[in-house]
Amino acid sequence: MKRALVSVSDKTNLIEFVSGLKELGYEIISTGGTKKALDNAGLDTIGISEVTGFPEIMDGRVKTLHPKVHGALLCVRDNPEHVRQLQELGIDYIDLVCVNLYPFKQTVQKPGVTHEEIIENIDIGGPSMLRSASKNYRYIPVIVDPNDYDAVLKELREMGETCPVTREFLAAKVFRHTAAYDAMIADYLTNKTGEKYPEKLTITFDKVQDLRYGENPHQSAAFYKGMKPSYSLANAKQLHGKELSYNNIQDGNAAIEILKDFEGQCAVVGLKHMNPCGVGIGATLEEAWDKAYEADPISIFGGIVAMNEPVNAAVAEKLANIFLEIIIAPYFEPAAFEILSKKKNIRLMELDTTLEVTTKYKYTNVNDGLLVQDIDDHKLKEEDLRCVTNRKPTEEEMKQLLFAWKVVKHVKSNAIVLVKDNMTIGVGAGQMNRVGAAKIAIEQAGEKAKGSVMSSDAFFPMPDTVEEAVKAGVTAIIQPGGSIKDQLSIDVCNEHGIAMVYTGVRHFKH
Ligand code: 93A
Repeated sequence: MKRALVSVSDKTNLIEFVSGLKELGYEIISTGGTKKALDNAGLDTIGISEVTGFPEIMDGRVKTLHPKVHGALLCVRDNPEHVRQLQELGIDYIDLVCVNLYPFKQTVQKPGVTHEEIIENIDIGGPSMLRSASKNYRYIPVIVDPNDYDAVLKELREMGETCPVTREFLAAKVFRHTAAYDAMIADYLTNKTGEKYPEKLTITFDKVQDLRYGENPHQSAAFYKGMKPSYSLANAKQLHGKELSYNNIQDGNAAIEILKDFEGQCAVVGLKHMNPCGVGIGATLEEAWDKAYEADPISIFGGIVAMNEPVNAAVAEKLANIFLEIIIAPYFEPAAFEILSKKKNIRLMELDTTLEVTTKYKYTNVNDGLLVQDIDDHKLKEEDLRCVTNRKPTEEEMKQLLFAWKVVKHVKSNAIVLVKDNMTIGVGAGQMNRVGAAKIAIEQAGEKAKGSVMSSDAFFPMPDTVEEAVKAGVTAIIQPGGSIKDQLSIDVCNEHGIAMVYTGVRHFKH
């Protein structure tokens, strides 16, 4: 008689699966809680202690860790010496393993959970069985995912056994599963010890979905998300519209990153190709939207809009007038949702902006490698600024400078941003020289540049950017400072009555 070992924490579809196995003539061996669940459903099973001849001890910490289990799971069945040893020791085969693990991840995420409870939810016996049986997948199908129950039953019913390729697929899944499980434990403890860049990186991501394609249609792609729910696109809820694309996800993420710097201000971010095309702040969301839109009414076409206040009908009417890929907001009032959801394709994403920002590191891959750094969450305070010119910024200029600084931080380097009246009026992004970025920003601002302020993500290596600013009518500048030629830029400012402040911090974004 064939024997299946069943020991599961997640009891989803357990009864159906075990019923199926029993119909096929399997004898079921199970552990305490699993046995109870099966007994309650009228499915009789053999307790693990009957197999091991040992009680489950230490609150279940040692249930299945026994040679009668692992011998059965690891025996190479066409090795006569293995088989002889099994017989001599009175160990019977186990022909199928169905195990899923203590809910470590769910335990870590539980509010108010204690360290002891987390440690108790490190499964030892479960991964051991999964790994033993998967090493022996030539003979034993191992099911860790309840989603695979049906497929396994189907093969057993149709062919009396599982196909070798199925067993290989299941074993690969098991090792991914146990590797990720251990990585979660490692991650938890590493966080606890505070070790920052350990000698092995053990981060895990769960698949959210396959994507239709990657950055371009000939590239395939998928989206994965991290373990902790946080203030991020990965945790936003899609209420309406087509499935997110690869580029949508990148852009949505970039828009949200900008929004995070506008806590306490009502802000709207318009974004295209990872760069902000218009950012506005206002007393109301409508005012902030008007500014974000007027900042660059051309680029916003087909763009992404993220905002940090609930969308009402008035704002929705305006948003519905243009073609947008995604709208991200903390809430869509019912009337606003009705207006916007009339557009079939627009993606509406609800994002809880009160969730904690748990992201600590930024990962960037290079071929065959990964760069890891702290995320750039530096927040500038007015006290940190040092005025280096004869004229100090006025109060209004100071407000605009701080706004411009928040935006330039998120623009691809070399970056120059012009700001006036609480809105960006020119964004120069991703240029190979700084004055080039300035020229783009100034050209975009046109007449509006007169009386605006300028921010630069890194210092001015030459006075040429300031000279361009003078020509355009810029009145105040914010930049990190620190070039050996700083004095030349300061001289130009002083000559033309421009106020310039240094942040002492730069925001390269490559
Ligand atoms: O405590 S354990 O690390 N020691 C074991 O020997 C053991 N055997 C099975 N965890 C062990 N398990 C796990 O218990 C399984 O992986 C499964 O998640 C759970 C099922 O326990 P129960 O049947 O009592 O609900």
